[in-house]
Amino acid sequence: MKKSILSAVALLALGTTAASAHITLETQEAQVPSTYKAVFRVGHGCEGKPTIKVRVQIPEGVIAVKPQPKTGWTIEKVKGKYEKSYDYYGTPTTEGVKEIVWSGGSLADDEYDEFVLRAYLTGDLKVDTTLYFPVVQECTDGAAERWIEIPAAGKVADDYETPAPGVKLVPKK
Ligand SMILES: [Cu+2]
Repeated sequence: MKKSILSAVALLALGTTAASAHITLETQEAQVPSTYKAVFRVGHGCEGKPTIKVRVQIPEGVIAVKPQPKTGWTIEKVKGKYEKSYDYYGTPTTEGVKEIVWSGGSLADDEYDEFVLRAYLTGDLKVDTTLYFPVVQECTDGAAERWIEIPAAGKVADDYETPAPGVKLVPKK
């Protein structure tokens, strides 16, 4: 989203935060280890242009990824090797889906949609940190929004123009 005086005024008037308009995760806290349903909320297109592709990068330590089929969209599962072997309910797991690409559909800038996947957050992930899923949103005419900024220590997503969607990891209860 391009910052403009108009949008800044509009945001103030609505009393919303910028985060509500980007690509964000619906559930912003998850226990580790556990199965997590990631719902990516697409709040707008690329400066008015419709979204035609959504690419989600799976961070290391997240395995057994399964995207939810979506009417009107084709799903590509890009597989590869993990950096190490992860325990998946007793089964050593060394490779799997590392990127999911939804394409073939069209989501207008003035419409809202969600892209869903389910995954296992391994016990190798650190609690009390935020896990980020970098997302690239592609639109018509070659336009794109790259939601790949990962906040530095002491900063939050709102400090960035195009933050990656994140989920806070907490200990298993
Ligand atoms: Cu936005």
